[in-house]
Amino acid sequence: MSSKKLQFSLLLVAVLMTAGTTRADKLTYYCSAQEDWCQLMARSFEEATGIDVNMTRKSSGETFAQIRAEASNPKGDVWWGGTGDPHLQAAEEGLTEEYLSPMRGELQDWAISQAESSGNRTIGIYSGALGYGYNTELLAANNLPEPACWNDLLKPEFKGHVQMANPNSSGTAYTTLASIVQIFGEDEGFEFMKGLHANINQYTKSGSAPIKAAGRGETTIGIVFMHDAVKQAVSGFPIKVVAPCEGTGYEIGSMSIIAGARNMSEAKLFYDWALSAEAQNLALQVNAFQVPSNSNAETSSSAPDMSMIKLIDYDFAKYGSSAERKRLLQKWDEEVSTLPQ
Ligand code: S7P
Repeated sequence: MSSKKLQFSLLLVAVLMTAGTTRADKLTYYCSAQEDWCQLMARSFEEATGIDVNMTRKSSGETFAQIRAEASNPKGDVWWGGTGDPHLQAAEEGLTEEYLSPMRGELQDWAISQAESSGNRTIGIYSGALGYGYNTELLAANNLPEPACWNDLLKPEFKGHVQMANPNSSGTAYTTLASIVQIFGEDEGFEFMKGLHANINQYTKSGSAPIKAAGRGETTIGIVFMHDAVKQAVSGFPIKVVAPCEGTGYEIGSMSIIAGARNMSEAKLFYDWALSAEAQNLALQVNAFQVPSNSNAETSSSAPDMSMIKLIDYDFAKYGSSAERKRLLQKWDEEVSTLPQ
C-alpha cells in the first residue's frame, strides 16, 4: 500500500470510529468545476480510499436547483466546486450540513470567512477573478479594436461577437451580473447588461463554454473567469486574457455536504481529503489555474496574479443570499433576457 493510500485509510478509520458507523464504500458526488477536474478528483479519491464514487457534473446554478429539488429525499452526498454564491444560498436554505473539518487550520483566511458566513455549511476550496478572453485572430480578421474594459464590450462593432452564459444556470454568469451591479451600481449596471445583451450572440448553459467557443473560433469574445481563459491559451488556442480596467469581481469556489446525505461518513472523508494540499495539487494536472485554499498547495505560475488585478470588495454575504440572488435573476430574466437583439 502506498503511503498516500495508507494515510487516507488511517484517516478513514478515524472518521468512521468517530461517526460510530460502518463503511458504505460509496459516495455520490455532485461536481460544478470543469469535467476533467471533476473526474480526476473522483478517480483520485477512489484510489486513495477504495470508496466508489458516482459523479455528476453540472453547472453551479443547475446543481443548486437539483439539490433543492431533491431536498425531501437527498440523493447527493457532497457538492464540490462551483461559485460560492449558490453554495451560500444552499446554506441559508438549510440544504447543506454544518461541518467543522480538522483541515481548517491549513486554509487561507478567505476560505474560512466563506465558511463562517454560512454557519460552517460551506467552505472555500479555490478562488479566481472574473474577466474575459478574446480570439486574437478573429479580432484582427474582423478589424475590431482590442477591448480592455467592461465598457468596451458595449461598442456597436462588437455586435454578435460576445458570448456569456445564462446566470440562472451558470455561477460564472451570476458572478458577472453581481459584479457589474457592484461596479456600476444597480441602475447603471442593468443598463450595462441591456447594452451587453445587444452584442451577445448566445447565452450558454455552462460558464466556461464561451471561452471554449472563442478558442474554436465560434465567437470572438467570451466572458468567463480569467483562469478558464488562461486554460484555453496554454492549450494553444489564440486567446488573450483581459482583466477589465474598471475592476472586476471574483469567486470563492466552494464545497458543501448535502443535508441528509445517505453516505455522511464518506462525504466528510471526501471533504477533509479535498481540503488537503495533495488533493488541491491535482488541479495542476488538468490546467485548472484557480488559487487553491490550502496554504500548502501550489499555485501554478500560469495562474492570473490576483495581486495585479483590480478586484472589487465582492459582497458575498449579500449576493449569495437567497433573496438577493433570486431578485437579481428575476430582474435579469424580466428586463434583460426578453429584449430583442
Ligand atoms: O472550474 C472552472 C470554473 O470556472 O467552473 C466553475 C463554474 O462555476 C462552473 O461553471 P458554471 O459557471 O457553468 O456554473 C467555477 O467555480 C470554476 O472556477
